[in-house]
Amino acid sequence: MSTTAYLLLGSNIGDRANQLKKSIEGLNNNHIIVKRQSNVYETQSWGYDDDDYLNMVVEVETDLQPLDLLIECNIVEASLGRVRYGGGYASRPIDIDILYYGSEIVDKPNLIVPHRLLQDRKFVLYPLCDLIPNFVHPILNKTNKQLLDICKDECKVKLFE
Ligand code: PH2
Ligand code: MG
Ligand code: MG
Repeated sequence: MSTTAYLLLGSNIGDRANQLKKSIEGLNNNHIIVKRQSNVYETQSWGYDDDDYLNMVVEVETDLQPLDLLIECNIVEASLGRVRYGGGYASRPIDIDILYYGSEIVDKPNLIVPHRLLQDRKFVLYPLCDLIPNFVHPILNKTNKQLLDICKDECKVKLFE
């Protein structure tokens, strides 16, 4: 049994574009197949003042359960030099977040899916709408396009290149 999941990739230090590319290569393994990629966006740092990010969303097919998928994401982050300091936001070579796991709702201490801030962030909604504008958020019962239309986020998001 496999599930289609959507992952947000974000990078704001080092060679951002290369780290996105490397993380996609790292995600592709026996249990995760990267099927489609959104455009890449250059985005103003959301929630704290820092260097701009590159963000994108990838669609993956996986037979891993959500917590195992999260572990794989964390392994790829670590392989690209991500170090976690705990508390607050910090610059990172790569961050990989699970946005959706099919239409499943996960509420565990270390994993909440759909991502709990997805609707508040244009840097997530723009790339998500490249791939699945009509997908309905299983808790908010709105499509990604509708969520983008009502999103009040004022951080800048522009196409990269
Ligand atoms: N990730 C954060 C906090 N702020 N801002 C942008 N533009 N892009 C991100 O990926 C991002 C952020 C925490 O993970
Ligand atoms: Mg994140
Ligand atoms: Mg994260």
